[in-house]
Amino acid sequence: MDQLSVHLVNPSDNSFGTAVITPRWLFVLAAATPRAAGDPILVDESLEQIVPETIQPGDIVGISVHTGNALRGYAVGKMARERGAWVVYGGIHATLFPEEALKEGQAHAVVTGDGDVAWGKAVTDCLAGKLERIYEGGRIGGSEFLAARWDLMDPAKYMWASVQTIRGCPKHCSFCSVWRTDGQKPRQRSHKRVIDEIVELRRIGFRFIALADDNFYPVTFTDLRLAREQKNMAKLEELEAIRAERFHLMDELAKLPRDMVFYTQMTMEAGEDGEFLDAMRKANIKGALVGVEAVTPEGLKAVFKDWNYSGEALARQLQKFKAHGVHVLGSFIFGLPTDRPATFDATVEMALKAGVTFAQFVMMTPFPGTVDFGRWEKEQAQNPTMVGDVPITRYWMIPTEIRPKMFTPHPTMSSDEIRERTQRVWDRFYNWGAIWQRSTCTPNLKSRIAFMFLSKLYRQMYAGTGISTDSARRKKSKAWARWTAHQCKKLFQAKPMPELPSREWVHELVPSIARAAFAGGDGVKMAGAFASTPAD
Ligand code: B12
Ligand code: SF4
Repeated sequence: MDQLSVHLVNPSDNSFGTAVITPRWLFVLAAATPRAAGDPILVDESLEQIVPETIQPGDIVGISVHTGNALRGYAVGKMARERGAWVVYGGIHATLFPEEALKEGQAHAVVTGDGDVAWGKAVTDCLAGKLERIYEGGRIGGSEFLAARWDLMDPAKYMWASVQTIRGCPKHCSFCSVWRTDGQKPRQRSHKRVIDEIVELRRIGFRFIALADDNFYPVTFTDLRLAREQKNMAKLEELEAIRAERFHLMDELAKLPRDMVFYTQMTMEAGEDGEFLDAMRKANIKGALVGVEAVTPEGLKAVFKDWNYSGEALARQLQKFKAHGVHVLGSFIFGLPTDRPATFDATVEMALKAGVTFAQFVMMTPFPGTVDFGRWEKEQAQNPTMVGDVPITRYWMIPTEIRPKMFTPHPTMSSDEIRERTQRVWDRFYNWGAIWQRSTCTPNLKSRIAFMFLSKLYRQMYAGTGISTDSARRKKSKAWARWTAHQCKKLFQAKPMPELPSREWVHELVPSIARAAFAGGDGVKMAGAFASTPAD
């Protein structure tokens, strides 16, 4: 009998030939695939669609679904099952709705939670002919997170690679499911594992890396102060250890080749922490997505984020990032119940005033697992709104051509009004004049032009294809994004550094001793090795 194959599929309706960021799960699950099953075949549909004929009877097909791509994922699963394969789902949406994946996606099995350990068990069981229905991956410890199989990636297809350093977030924003699925306790990977992966990526020509973390700044000054005031010494020690490991990681990132660029996401409280921002700059973490969400106190209250700043204080807080050399990608939400027509102009003016380098303006979406979703589902329970035969609270099951763009009614504005106003905000923030002005943050004319291209690409990929409704515009916009993405890929290509040495880590010691050992020993040696590599 021929050897069966394991396929891992990242579903997407939009294929651009080139993708911005690697879908990390694909390469982590490749690492979790037992050796007995051979190297898995990886299919990222954000590049190209899967070819059904590649799937043979008896193959195992693992599919990851988040809410936005669940319908496409289920179509791939059905196709694979029809071809006689074993179908297994995982990812955030399958974690929240395992029964849906079994029914609508015709799964044989679903892995909930982290797949690093559970996927291996599911494949082994499948090979032994005793696949179970549900595998509970739960929340594994940071030391169990697997390094990705970057050797299975085609570097020509991606602009940025993604490496995770921490999972979980202590906050509890009403529109976000991360704190519910990944938990509120931060789970950190050791900086050694993170650095080893990054060295491997730089060797194959990646110098742009997204740190795919829920919140890169998990311990704030307020957290430390509260623990001190409550005389909770155990908590204080735990928080200080998390913070110390963050600095440790940044110290080590700073020793990597100077042409590397990192980007992450975090809360704006880091604006108070000059020491942290300085360490980020030294570590070449050039930018961070910061969830601003709303510019008014009412808006922030509505999303349980009243610890965020508003008004003038918000502009000052965001400017602090820039003053410390960290660019901000401000993320704003429109469609909150407190929004009024004037909110749109006020928001874009604030984004311009605060000097954020990039911005995204997303429309309020009730993602499953969030407080907002729970509230909405309860409201809808008595008299559910239907689109065809699908209740609107299962909007991801509505075919994309007829899926409404907004799901929760706004008290004073129609969905069309919110959409049009949001589109105008994108247009204003990303008009040529505004981008040209922002491009002064780059060192020379060539970089300014690159910056302008990237800003337009960002706008097109995120606002153009996501918000525009009519298919003619979507098609044109996709073609434009495909062409621009291909051009932009060249901007991110770096000369591979196959000679880049691996770190020779000392054995696990008490952190402070390890720090001293690095400063006087291997750390200095490695820093010297990197310093002699050509920087861009
Ligand atoms: C980095 C990131 C991004 C990056 C990179 C995306 C990329 N190309 O990978 C960017 C910024 C581009 C992005 C964009 C968006 N994102 Co995002 N993103 C994340 C983030 C922070 C980390 C994802 C990651 O790489 N994790 C590391 C990998 C290893 O973990 P993982 O994906 O969870 O996979 C593990 C398990 O889930 C499981 N698993 C996953 N798949 C499978 C499959 C099988 C078969 C098995 C067995 C197991 C398994 O095993 C893996 C290893 O343990 C998550 C937050 C989160 N905690 O998930 C949000 C998150 C996934 N994003 C989210 C959203 C909403 C978006 C956007 C829609 C935002 C927007 N409004 O534009 C877009 C959509 C983009 C798209 N079309 O896919 C939501 C999804 C919510 C939902 N219910 O679907 C999340 C959960 C954040 C949130 N606030 O709620 N995102
Ligand atoms: S939105 Fe950001 S800060 Fe809020 S819970 Fe989610 S990850 Fe944490």
